[in-house]
Amino acid sequence: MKKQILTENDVTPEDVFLNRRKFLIGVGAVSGNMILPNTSIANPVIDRRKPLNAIKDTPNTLPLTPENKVIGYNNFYEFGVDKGSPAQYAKNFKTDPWKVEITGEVQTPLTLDLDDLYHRYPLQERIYRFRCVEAWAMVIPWIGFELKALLSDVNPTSNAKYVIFETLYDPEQMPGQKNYFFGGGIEYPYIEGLTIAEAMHPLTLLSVGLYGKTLSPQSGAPIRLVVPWKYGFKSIKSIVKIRLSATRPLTTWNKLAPQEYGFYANVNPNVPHPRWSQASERIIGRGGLFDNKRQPTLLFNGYDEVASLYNGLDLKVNY
Ligand SMILES: Nc1nc2c(c(=O)[nH]1)N[C@H]1C(S)=C(S)[C@@H](COP(=O)(O)O)O[C@H]1N2
Ligand SMILES: [Mo]
Repeated sequence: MKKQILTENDVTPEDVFLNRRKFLIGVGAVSGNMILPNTSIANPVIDRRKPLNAIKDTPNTLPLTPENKVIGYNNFYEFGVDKGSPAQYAKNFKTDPWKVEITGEVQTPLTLDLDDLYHRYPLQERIYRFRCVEAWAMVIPWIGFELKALLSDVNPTSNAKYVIFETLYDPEQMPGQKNYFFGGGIEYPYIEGLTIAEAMHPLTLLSVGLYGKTLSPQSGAPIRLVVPWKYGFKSIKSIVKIRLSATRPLTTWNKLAPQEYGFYANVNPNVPHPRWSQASERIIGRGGLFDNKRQPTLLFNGYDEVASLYNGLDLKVNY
């Protein structure tokens, strides 16, 4: 009989496809002085984070994932493919000074600095469910502002149909960009994209903090995207460029493994990942009795208010 309940070991992480491919094409020797990450959850360093004030406008009905799990169990392949690697290798990641450039199909291009990120828009705390394509889930109190507010400021032209995001490219600081194997075979910089309608939805946040403080480097400091109805890989970290475009971008995971990672990437229990089911999800670290508990996956991660964005679109074809 087929196992109904999956354990972590049954769920193949996002990089396995790549590792297999790398062996086939014969690349990926680890250089001699490369230190390999340990596989355990690293002890996160949190002392670089500063307190942030934010308006709390969501009543909290969901039990939060413990903070140490949220900042100690991460996907940030620029700092290694292991879940404990980012906490370890992003420790000294320099996020100050920082600039984010907003260009492309806009009437008024804009460059934001760190001060703008924290003060230009009123910061809000939003408690969102967060779901990785690897079938694990967390509940996180993000702090940030609506992407919509920023987009209104740059006055998109009528040609703007997509919003494209780019992560910092700095191989000196990001060991995964220096070493193909360590970085999971991704061609950097990491790129993501949304339709303009998705980007303008009030649920879509640019986040600058979590749990009352600025983001830790492993969470994508100083600024990352949060799109709660989509798989985690859409939520690109450490953004330096936002470009509005008439055409759809080829995004990082979509380019690497198109049959596994679609452009839309909406959480959809009815579309299994080719190598595992998406029907249920493992809740990360609530501890005690609830540890490793599974729950059924909800369409759009439970955010039904976004359904109208996809009217007339076949969500099995457009996965
Ligand atoms: N630049 C960049 N952004 C990224 C990734 C990455 O490897 N590089 N991983 C993505 C994936 S697969 C997930 S699940 C989320 C994880 O976010 P978290 O570490 O805050 O949980 O970040 C996303 N953003
Ligand atoms: Mo992910």
